[in-house]
Amino acid sequence: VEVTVQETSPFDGQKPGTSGLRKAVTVFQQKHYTENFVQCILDSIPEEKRKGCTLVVGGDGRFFMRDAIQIISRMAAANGVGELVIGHNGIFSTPAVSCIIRKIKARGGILLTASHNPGGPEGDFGIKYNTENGGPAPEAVTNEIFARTGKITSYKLCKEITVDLDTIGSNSWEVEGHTFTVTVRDSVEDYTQLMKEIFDFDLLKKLISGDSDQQPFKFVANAMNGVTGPYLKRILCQELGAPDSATLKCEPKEDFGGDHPDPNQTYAADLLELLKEGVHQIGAAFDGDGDRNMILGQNAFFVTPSDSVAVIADNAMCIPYFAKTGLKGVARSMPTSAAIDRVGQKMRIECFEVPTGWKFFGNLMDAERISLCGEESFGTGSDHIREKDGVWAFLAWLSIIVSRKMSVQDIMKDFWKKYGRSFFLRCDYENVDSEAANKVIEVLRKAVEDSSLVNKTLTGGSGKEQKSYQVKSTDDFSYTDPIDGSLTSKQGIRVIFTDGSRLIFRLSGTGSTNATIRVYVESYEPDESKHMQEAKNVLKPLLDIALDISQLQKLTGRDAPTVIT
Ligand code: VG1
Ligand code: CO
Repeated sequence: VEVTVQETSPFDGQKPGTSGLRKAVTVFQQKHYTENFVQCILDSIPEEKRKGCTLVVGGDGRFFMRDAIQIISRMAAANGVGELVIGHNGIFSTPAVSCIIRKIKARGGILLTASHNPGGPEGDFGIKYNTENGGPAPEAVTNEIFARTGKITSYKLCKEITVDLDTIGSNSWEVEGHTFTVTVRDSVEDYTQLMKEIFDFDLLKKLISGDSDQQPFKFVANAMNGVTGPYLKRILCQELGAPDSATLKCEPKEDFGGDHPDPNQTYAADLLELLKEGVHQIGAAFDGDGDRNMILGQNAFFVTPSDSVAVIADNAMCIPYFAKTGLKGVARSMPTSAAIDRVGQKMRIECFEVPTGWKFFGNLMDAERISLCGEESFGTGSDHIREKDGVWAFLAWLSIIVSRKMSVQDIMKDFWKKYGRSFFLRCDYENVDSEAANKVIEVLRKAVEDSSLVNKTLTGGSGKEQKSYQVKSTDDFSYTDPIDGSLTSKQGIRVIFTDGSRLIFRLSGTGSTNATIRVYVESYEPDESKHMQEAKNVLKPLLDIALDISQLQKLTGRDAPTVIT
């Protein structure tokens, strides 16, 4: 087949955010828009490495994914790529892509997802590039891709190539002197095999069939119409013998059934209601592309993601993978609560604090400095791959439950008793006017620059709930990667109080329109008798302080957050 060179010109704003380029579907549908970005990804791979290389391609099944895969196939062929390994029907979860890149030693992968953002013709689409370690491209690469999008004048494609995504197997084309192959691969097989290596499936089978001491064990896993459906069916039902009724919303839908595929108490309210009935011992939900998870115990007992990763660290020896390798070190993103730090300190292992976004964990894992890490945004994962991994996190919890023979709530209470409890809340102000959002950050940045808050005593709450906190320090978080020395600055304003409580403010980097302000509130409670309080009540005074010092309500006109997680 022939290679065509198509002239084009740059589009503004093709800047990858926290996790790839995310925009409305209609933006990607513009003539040349998707092609430009794909060409810049391919150009970011040095020519000698690109020639004849293998790339993994797949996505969460959202609207426009199939079109994007055809575009990528035609362009990969024309740019000298040797093989594309594509998920059956285009389907690969984000963790599965990471798994396969590593397994077949591919050069990298292109992921078609906007994660937890709604999909469909009126929803969002996204493209993310992962490198050969299986993880999201580091900033140096995404910055280079962005720089190229501002200068692009043409792209290459093979117009005659059309890929059959619905049939497993290989097809080849001769493209001006080289062979281009497309291999459509089972979406779930490789990932399932990896999970079998990490967890004790025989033990989990016993838990699920009721042969363990915890009978009868009932759970429910909700795919939110996203990509995890086929993975849940294969692993939980086929491999572990759970009944069909244990999995919900497992058919990946182009528009996620009109829902917001984000596993939190707001968007997975149906799971919350179901767990409140008290019938199930554990419930889990996953996001569109399968890298996020929410864990609920019986009666909808909520496990914060910050606690979840800390509990997995504390109970790592219940998981055969960690029992074998040990926990090398742990890490969390900056806004995530310090619960895992306390586990790390007790174990005398290294504990890292990185900026928001999974790409910052990759170097630490590659250098074998950490084995386990997490983000407050429902992201939990380990060095078995280089993405956060929702289904893995659920299997980790099942492993802990069966080993410790305790309920989710008792595991949590026991953890708090041992380490104290970090109360944590995140308040999101979505779809705020960008200028107003920037103003809020400016106000805070100014307070950091002139140290005007330091040593001040700030008070929030009213009546009996009134509480004062003294500011210890303020900064705009910056991070120097301990492995490659790269510096990432302006990652969020931190206000740290003398008792260890924290307020953090940052703007989201995954939205597609306007701005989202995230306010993170955390406090620490060592006293066991206070551990069962509501986070909302405990953190009310701190939240008042946050709104006061940021002037958020005045500047944005918002009197309440859109979502609280
Ligand atoms: C959000 C989360 C961040 C997460 C990112 C990608 O980013 O806060 O922790 O890594 O989404 O998750 P931001 O910049 O909007 O705060 V996912 O599941 O979209 O790949
Ligand atoms: Co996701």
